[in-house]
Amino acid sequence: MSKKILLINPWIHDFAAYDFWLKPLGLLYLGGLLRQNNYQVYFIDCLDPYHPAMLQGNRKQPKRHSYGDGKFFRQIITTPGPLKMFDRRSYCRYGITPEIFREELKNYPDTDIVLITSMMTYWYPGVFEAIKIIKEVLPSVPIVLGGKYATLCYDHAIKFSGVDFVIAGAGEKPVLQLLKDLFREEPSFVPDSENLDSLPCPAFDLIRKIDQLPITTSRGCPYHCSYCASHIFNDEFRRRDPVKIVDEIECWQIKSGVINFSFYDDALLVKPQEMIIPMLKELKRRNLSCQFHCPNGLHLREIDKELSELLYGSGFKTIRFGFETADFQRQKQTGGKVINEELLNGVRHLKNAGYKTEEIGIYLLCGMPGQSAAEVSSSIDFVRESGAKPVLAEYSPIPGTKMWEEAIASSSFDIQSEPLYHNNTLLPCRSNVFSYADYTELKKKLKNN
Ligand code: B12
Ligand code: SF4
Repeated sequence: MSKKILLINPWIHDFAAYDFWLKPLGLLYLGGLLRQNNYQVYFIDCLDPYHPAMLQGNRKQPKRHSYGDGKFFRQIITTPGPLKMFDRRSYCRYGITPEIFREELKNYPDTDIVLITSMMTYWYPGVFEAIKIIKEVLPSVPIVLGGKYATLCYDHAIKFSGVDFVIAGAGEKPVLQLLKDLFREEPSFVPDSENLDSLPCPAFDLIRKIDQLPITTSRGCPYHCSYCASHIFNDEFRRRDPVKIVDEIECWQIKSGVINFSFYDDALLVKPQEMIIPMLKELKRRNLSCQFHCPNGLHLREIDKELSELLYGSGFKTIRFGFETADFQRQKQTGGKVINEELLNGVRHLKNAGYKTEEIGIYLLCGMPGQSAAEVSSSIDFVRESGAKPVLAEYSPIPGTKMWEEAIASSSFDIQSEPLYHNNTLLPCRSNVFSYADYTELKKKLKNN
């Protein structure tokens, strides 16, 4: 087989975007699988913060940090109609310019098929802009869209994206099937969907400059929180072999000198004896020195003395925990993943292990349907008193979640037909008990101290 497949990571269009260890992991997993099936795989990353053509002229390199996070290139663009009433910030395209994207596309005139990914539902305008340009430069090449937006807003994507195929959910099997149908070639390698270790490594070597790499030790989550879409992507919680994960880390450290790794798991710490403890012990045995970052919330309930010391000693530099609220009723109603006592215990162990207050980030969801500013404010106080750092995470309503109907009923925006209104920056479910002014006050409260 020698068909040529072009992978595209499209732009982000938003009021703000920061590269919190953000990489198109799902798309690069597909890239690895397609290469294993002898396809020729190429990649254009619209978000590439190191694209050399962007540095010609007087544009500056966006500021990047030693942990692998940092700023993207950006250009201010017109705010889309539905968001015009939100005039607090300018709307931007994050990533390379459309001209550079066009030039990149011209390097692949004999592409057989394009696979484009999508992240947040409300980032779809960046996806659509990329699709429009691909259609202009490569008019006869079929385009397949998948990822978060394609899954959560499938009907919207079918109706408005302009692609030839939209695939919802995990892409491995459907993509192989589609290629088989289109090109009439049997795949030589089909992974076992029950065994995550049967998936080939993501095609990380396609990234121009690897300043950090994302890792997942699992897919799915054993919890079912009412605001979360995890179960829509993976209905079961499946894990890899911890030793295979250490092999992957070691391989990238040796091959490309990578030190920084970010975990994209939904439930990295759950049942620590099955995953995190053996994995970190194996890393230590092999004498690998890494820096780990967990921008996605970890589970506080699992934190004890042993685990805190292991995390600290293994180079877990960025740790964030999903606590969401100190209100017991809401903790229970939304899924019961944590209670206040577990936060207090967890923070105590983390501090004893060596973490400082500002290093222990505790996510607090704000702006959930019916949630008052007073609840968020007392949750901030509770986290502070525990000795950790509160981090506000504005609620983004997600189709298909248990909270979705409540979100529709409580939002003054038409979140059902316009995914732009899922944008957390808007506080889509703000109300008379949680207004934008309340939010600004809470942000001020976080800054003082
Ligand atoms: C890691 C992560 C982050 C990271 C990195 C972002 C990223 N790369 O997505 C960070 C920490 C930055 C982040 C931030 C936020 N996130 Co987040 N994040 C995730 C998480 C946990 C994993 C994503 C991932 O890469 N998974 C692993 C890969 C392997 O899976 P995948 O991407 O789905 O890929 C598969 C399929 O989608 C498909 N596929 C993918 N691409 C393609 C392409 C084609 C052609 C095909 C056919 C198939 C296909 O095949 C792949 C392999 O099976 C998801 C939850 C989840 N379980 O997915 C939430 C999730 C995407 N985040 C979510 C939210 C709410 C947020 C925040 C708004 C939280 C907040 N309130 O602050 C912020 C937004 C920040 C911002 N504005 O910048 C929501 C989505 C919200 C939305 N409206 O779209 C999710 C779904 C979690 C949830 N709560 O339910 N997030
Ligand atoms: S919020 Fe966290 S614990 Fe709850 S279902 Fe989602 S990933 Fe799992």
